[in-house]
Amino acid sequence: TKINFYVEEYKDKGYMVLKFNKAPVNSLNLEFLTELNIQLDKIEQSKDIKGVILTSHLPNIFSAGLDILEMYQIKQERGTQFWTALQETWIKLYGSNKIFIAAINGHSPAGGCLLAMSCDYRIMTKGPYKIGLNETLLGIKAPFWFRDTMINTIGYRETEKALQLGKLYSPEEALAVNLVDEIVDANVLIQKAEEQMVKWCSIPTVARELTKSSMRRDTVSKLIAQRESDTQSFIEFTQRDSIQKSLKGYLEAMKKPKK
Ligand code: CO8
Repeated sequence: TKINFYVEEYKDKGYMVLKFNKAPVNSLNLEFLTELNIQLDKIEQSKDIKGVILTSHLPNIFSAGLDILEMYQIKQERGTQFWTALQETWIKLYGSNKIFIAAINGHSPAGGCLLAMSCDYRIMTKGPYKIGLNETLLGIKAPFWFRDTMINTIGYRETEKALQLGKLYSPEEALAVNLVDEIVDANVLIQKAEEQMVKWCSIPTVARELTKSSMRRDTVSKLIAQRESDTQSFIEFTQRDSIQKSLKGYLEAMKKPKK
């Protein structure tokens, strides 16, 4: 059977490492998100775990974002389940009381960037990798809660440019706009993430949790208040001929170099 995640728990230290392991690119499909949501629930309820380092077991890829096959030739029922699961993931992750540190060990476009931005601290490996919300390049408008998460991370003006251009940042560019907090060599990525985790874990828990939630509550509530209409607009939008054409072209372009 396929294992989508590896979990390393360090209960004595109070944190765990959660590694995505869905070859080839950790794309987010319904099954993967459902499993991730179960993990996130367990984490939230755990008394021993204060924080999680989120990373990928696959070299050079953090996550390629949403599985394009979940949007291509979309069916109402599956599409609804898929989008609901994605909303759930973001609500759980962005709204979590726990400490999340993203150790971004490779490419992190679109939904991958959303996952990373939903963490409390981001460390990215130096290298030929890109991170950002590139939705416009696929002919898609990033959902409002992707946008809001980015605004909360890098500010309004930078987000305005980044979203319209579908900008994918190099690690150095991402650092310059605070899309990531640190860039490091690959061999020290996890060590640096652990150092940060120890620092974040040393802060009085309740004060930190209340502070985190005061920063994020309004953004999360906004989606919770309109989950159904958000799902509806995902379905309607992705069913458009123009979007389907655009996704088809994108899928074909990804396959081309190998032929
Ligand atoms: N979904 C499905 N399959 C994918 C995806 C994906 N997101 N990304 C890559 N793949 C597949 C490729 O087609 C390829 O398949 P195959 O082996 O059958 O040819 C395989 O994974 C490996 O891909 P690459 O050869 O491209 O691997 P590389 O290591 O060279 O590159 C990258 C990795 C950089 C991640 C590259 O694959 C890439 O750029 N992928 C696309 C990433 C992307 O643009 N994702 C956007 C998804 S959209 C999203 O997340 C938010 C949308 C919000 C929707 C709102 C609607 C209203």
